Amino acid sequence: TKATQRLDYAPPAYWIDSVELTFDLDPAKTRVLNRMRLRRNPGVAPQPLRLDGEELNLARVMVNGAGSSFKMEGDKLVLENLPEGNDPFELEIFTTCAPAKNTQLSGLYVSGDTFFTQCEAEGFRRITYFLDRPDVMASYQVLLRADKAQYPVLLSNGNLVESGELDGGRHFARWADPHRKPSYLFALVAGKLVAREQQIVSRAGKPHLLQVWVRPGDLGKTEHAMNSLMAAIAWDEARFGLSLDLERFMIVATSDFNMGAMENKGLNIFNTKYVLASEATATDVDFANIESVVGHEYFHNWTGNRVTCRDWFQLSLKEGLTVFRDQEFSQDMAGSPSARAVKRIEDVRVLRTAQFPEDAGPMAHPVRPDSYVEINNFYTVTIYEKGAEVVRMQHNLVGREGFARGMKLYFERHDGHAVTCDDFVQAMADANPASPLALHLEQFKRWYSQAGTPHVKAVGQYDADARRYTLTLSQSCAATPGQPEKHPFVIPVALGLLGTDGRALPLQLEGEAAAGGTERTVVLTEPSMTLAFVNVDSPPVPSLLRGFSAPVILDCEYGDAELLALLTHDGDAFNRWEAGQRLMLRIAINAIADEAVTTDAAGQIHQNILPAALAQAMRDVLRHPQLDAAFKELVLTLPSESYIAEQLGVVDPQRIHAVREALRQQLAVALQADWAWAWEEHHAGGAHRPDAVSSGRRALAGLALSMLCLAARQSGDAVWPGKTYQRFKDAGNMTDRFNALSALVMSGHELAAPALARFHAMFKDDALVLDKWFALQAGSTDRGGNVLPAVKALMKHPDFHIKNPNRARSVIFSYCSANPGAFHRQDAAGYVFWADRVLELDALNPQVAARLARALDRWNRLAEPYRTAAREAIARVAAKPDLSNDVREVVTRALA
Ligand code: BAL
Ligand code: ZN
Repeated sequence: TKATQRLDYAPPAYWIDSVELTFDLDPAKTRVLNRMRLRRNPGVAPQPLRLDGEELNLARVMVNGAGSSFKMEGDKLVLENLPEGNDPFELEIFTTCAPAKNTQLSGLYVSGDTFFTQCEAEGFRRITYFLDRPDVMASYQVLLRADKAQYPVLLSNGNLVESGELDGGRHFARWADPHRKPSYLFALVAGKLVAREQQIVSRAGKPHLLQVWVRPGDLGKTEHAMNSLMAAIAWDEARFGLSLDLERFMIVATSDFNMGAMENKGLNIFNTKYVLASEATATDVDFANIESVVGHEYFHNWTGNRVTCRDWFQLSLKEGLTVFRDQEFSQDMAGSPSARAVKRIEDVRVLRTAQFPEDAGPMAHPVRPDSYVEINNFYTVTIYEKGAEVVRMQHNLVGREGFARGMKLYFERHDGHAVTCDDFVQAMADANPASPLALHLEQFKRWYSQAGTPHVKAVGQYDADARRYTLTLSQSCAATPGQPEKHPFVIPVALGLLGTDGRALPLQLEGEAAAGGTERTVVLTEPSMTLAFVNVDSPPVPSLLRGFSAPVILDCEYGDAELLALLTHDGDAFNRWEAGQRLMLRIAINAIADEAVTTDAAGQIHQNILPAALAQAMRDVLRHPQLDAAFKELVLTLPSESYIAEQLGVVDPQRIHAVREALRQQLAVALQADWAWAWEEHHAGGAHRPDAVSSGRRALAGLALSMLCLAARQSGDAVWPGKTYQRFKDAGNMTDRFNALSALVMSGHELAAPALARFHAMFKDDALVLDKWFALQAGSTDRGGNVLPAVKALMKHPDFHIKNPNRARSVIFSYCSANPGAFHRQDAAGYVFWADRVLELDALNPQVAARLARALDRWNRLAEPYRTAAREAIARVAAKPDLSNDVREVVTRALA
């Protein structure tokens, strides 16, 4: 298949003004009557109408009430003899499709006994022939007809205008969407569902009906989603003046879903994972994710739906912006400055462990890509998370008020239209003409056009005689596929200086009359710049890129003492955490390279590699009287194996695993008394509340327990594993229960087996909890290659269903994509397993298969024997002749 190129964009030759869809819903054969009103686009040379379609059975085509000739060009339906002139005409198309056979979960499909749709990006063409592109916006009326007993609830976008009975036990519902929309925002749902309802009056004084639709047994788990929705509505009004534009706003949950959730106009469809929560079944992380995803989809109603994308190359226009908005929402909901910093650290951790590798690998692409074979492959961390960082930089360059002005202008200019990333930045700059963004606008746009993570190198020099500190910042960016040369970016660097005693120094640049403040943001636009700070009494420690002010890799040759000073004193919580991570990363990288550090036959390291000073620094953080528990938990968690891998030129995953496990083990033993203290101080809780403070306490108690079980592993002591098992049994909420279970499983204790059995028996009817049970085992710490056989056994478990994406992810992805120490095996069995699963999934669900295919993105940097074996596995997948475009694109790029 040919790649689609961004620069080939051309406006549509026809507009579709209105659509009337009639569905006779039947799992085996659903009939779809599509009546459209179209007209030629006068700005485009006359040409045949080419409609997109996929896996449809075409029965009839009528133009202005009369049968019409047509032809097929591949999947496209082509009409050549259309009425001349620019008058509107009617086009009626009658097709059928087979929802029960739709395992791709794109278009119209059946999950359980319920019909759902997923149309983004190109699923609508699997429902009917259409101009399935986001710049064609139409008014929709939808008539749903179905058996009433089987499908008592019939939902679509907009407002319910009519419903009633039909012959033969059937019924109907007619929906009208008051807003024009692109086809990717179409949705329908039909089945046995119940709703939690809430009437609200918005700030703007308008009444709205909110509904969260779920299967009947799940109603008790919808309160948090509804609360999150109400909070999101209030937040968007308060922060951006954006009100709900619908009388009715619905969320529906399904257990079979490719993505997290989907922002269909007025009828959001969600993966159950991001809706259902009770304290007995959902962890604090689940609660936080639900708040954030409910917010995200709601915020799309403006950023995505009211203003949408001209073409799919502009995907980050809505996704980067909406992720930025959901991140800000979560921070505002978290409350305290410290809780905000925790959220920021978590977001950056995702960026650095998932997006940085993408940006350095074969799938690297700009935030606004230039070409794609399969658009579904571009719902990436680059489009989403890096896109959000690019919006965040704009926010920081124009300020909070300026950003609100920019948003206002963006909606004034583009409401109701399909636009581009350039249009967004232009509005931000025009609303803030004196800002550094406006000043460097064209250069700033390189963040959208150039792939790759820039490096910023910082070199400081102190001149005691002149009481002067010079700091040179220089930027560079490595080549990425198709982009050999990079031009300088606009990089905002928030910084401060710490004195010898840890105090924040007043900042005075050469040429300034007086010192001003202890923090400022400098904007690096050239390849290199030098800042000269004056009146500096002693060699300072620079605190750079505060709050992670730009998505770059900061190279700064800090000494251990400097990092310790930052860890202890930095006023910026992000950099405080960062200093701790750098210290631990340094120890890990040195041990990995040190040939004197050896492993035994079981792959374990027995030498001490944790320096006493680092252990003491970690102890100081753990025991700190003022720091929040959530922050401590982040500092005391070692950088992940994949993050460590990203720092190395050649990656030996087993070596990384051995070193990180040794560090964890030694941190567990060295701080044993402190972990016991942390457990005692933090484990008790009253009634469960998922707020930032109490979830932070649970997180730290959980980490303490896992460390105490690790320490017990070494000493053979039975007390802490016993306590952990007791905690597992007695826990009053899922967070505590799961943390205890996880501590037993991850430390490889013999109590893990009975605990796992008990857990399964308790939750055998709760699919989301079973996903956790599967994922924990597939993601478990590898000891002598024991995880792969366990994963294979899990796939034979009666509760394993590969067609269900959540379950496939919980076993296969948890192993291949999230457990490097177990996946990268000397005998290549992990890669063989991976290739088999990619092929198996590709026949069912190409989107899910292509995600899994990305687990070996970074094969090229693996040490031998992994590298050759990984390449062979990828080549075996690529050799299959009838691969989907999705998987074909990923493996082709990997081998390029
Ligand atoms: N638009 C796809 C799902 C999401 O990003 O909300
Ligand atoms: Zn989104």
